[in-house]
Amino acid sequence: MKLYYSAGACSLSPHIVAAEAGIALELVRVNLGKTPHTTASGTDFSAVNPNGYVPVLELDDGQLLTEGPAIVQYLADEKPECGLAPAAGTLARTRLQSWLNFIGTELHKMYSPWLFHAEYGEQAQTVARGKIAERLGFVDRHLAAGSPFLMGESFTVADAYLFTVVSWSKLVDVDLSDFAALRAYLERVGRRPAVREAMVAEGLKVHA
Ligand SMILES: N[C@@H](CCC(=O)N[C@@H](CS)C(=O)NCC(=O)O)C(=O)O
Repeated sequence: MKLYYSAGACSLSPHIVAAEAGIALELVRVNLGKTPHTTASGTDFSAVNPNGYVPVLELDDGQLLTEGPAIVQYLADEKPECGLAPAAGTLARTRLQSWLNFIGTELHKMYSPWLFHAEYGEQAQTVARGKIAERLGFVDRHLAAGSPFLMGESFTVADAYLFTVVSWSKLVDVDLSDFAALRAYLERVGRRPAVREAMVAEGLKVHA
């Protein structure tokens, strides 16, 4: 399988999941810095994803899968024995999807594009930071209630996604100082060998 990614972008989430599941990926780097976006070999990325964004997973038969929350569930279901997602059709799976949707719509799409583009202006960014702080407060209280991971005792694909998105905080001045449980969680997830492996493969800095 091939993962179209950009270093440290939301595509890190499926990259982490594949590493956790022991699924080998061929990595294709996409340059998001210029329009139209191109792959490392110079081809037009819009031929792969007409929406122009990563992640895209290319299956071994050439089929393409887009949208991070769908991709991570596909990868988890390839290796159910790894416990990265509860079985499809269970209430637990719906709860996982609830977290994935929360991360995607309430966090990911508040950080990006709003905080990554100065042209949106200070007012829009202040509103986005306020919303993000509210949502992170909710996550912090959930984690402070005692579970090491979003779904309880075991790491799931939702943790790969949350870790990826909240790791952008420093880059875009989102203050995590009020969220001790969340900061401890980021440390805990960041120390996982598969998380480090994916980050190193993308050329990202990992915790010492
Ligand atoms: N709905 C998509 C959004 C993906 C997305 O926002 N990707 C960003 C990187 S984090 C991107 O590639 N942006 C470049 C662009 O939109 O041109 C998903 O959840 O997979």
